[in-house]
Formats: sequence, structure tokens, C-alpha cells
Amino acid sequence: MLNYESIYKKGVCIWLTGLSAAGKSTTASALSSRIEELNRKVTLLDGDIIRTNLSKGLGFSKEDRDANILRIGFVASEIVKHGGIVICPCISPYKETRQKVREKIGTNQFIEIYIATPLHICEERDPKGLYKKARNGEIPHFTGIDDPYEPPVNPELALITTNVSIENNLQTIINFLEKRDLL
Ligand code: ADX
Repeated sequence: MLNYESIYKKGVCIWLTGLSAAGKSTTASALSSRIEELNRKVTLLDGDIIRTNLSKGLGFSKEDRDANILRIGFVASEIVKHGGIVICPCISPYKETRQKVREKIGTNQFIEIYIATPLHICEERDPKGLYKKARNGEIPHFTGIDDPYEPPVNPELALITTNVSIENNLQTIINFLEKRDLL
């Protein structure tokens, strides 16, 4: 049986960028469940998880971060090419590297979402205690502390997680995808 839905639907990559503890993974997994409720299949390529398999052994130098992002971008581009939906929550601190992924996927199907939580809030949240360690010098090159984060200049969406609910943010993303005919 032909699956007409996958033939007629365009693929899309929803790329969530922002600092550690900004809320990327939380937003991504809630979004993934919501899209599944709409009877579409979703692949989640979470930076944290990819680093335990596809990018195992890579560290946090610029070179290694770029390699990590380009690997995730490559897998995402294959999924999009075949009409799938892929969600990628990863810090992806470098503008130029995100741009390379955008070009690989095709700009109409690359939706860059900036999870714009400010550093002091991420640091207050500190769910894994990593900011504290970074401040103590136990984790060198920590994004936002002693390693750069280049915010997107023109993201498709920028979301605030401090006084806006996850539910509201999900609705904003879903509305955007529907308007672009990507859902
Ligand atoms: S990226 O820079 O290559 O995009 P990625 O999203 O895969 O990063 O992984 C970030 C996660 O690695 C963070 O959420 C945090 O748990 C962990 N981590 C460990 N060391 C660092 C570091 N030096 N900078 C940022 N995150 C780190």
C-alpha cells in the first residue's frame, strides 16, 4: 500500500538552538509528542543523546562541536529528503555552522527556533549542576561562561521560556508549521 501522506507531505527540520538549560530538550520532547498526536512520525536528534552514540568521543572544542552539529545536520537532511519530520535540540553555538546545516537541508524546510532563555536564568535553573562546576573551573569551555554562544540574527521563531508556558510555545510552533504548510 502506498503511504500517500508521506508522498505529499514536505519534510521539515525543526532546529532548537540556545544555551544549556534553556529549555530546548523539554520543548523538543513536548513538541515531538504533540506532532505524534497529529499522526505524523517524528525523529528526535537531541545533542545530549547523540553525544552518547553518533558523536561519542567528541568533546567541546569548536572543531568537535562543529563535527557534532554537521553529523546531526546530515542525518536530519536525509530524514527531510524522505519527507520526515526531525527535531534537533542542540546548543549549536556557532552561527556559521547552523547556516551550513540550513543550506544542506534547504532554507524552506529548516525552521530555526531560538530558545532565548537568558544566561542568568539558565544558571539559576542549573538542573545538572554544570554551571556551578563551570564557574568553579571544573568544566572548561562551558557555553555562555568561557565559551561563545552566537544567537541567531533572523530565526524563524524566538521563544521565551520564563513567563510563557510550554503549551503556549508549542502552539506558536504548530501554528507556524501549519502556516508554512509543513504539518
Ligand atoms: S553542541 O555545542 O555540540 O551543540 P550539544 O547540544 O551537543 O552541544 O551538547 C550540550 C550538552 O553537553 C549540554 O546540555 C551539557 O549537558 C553538556 N556539556 C558538557 N560539557 C559542556 C560544555 N563545555 N559546554 C556546553 N555543554 C556541555
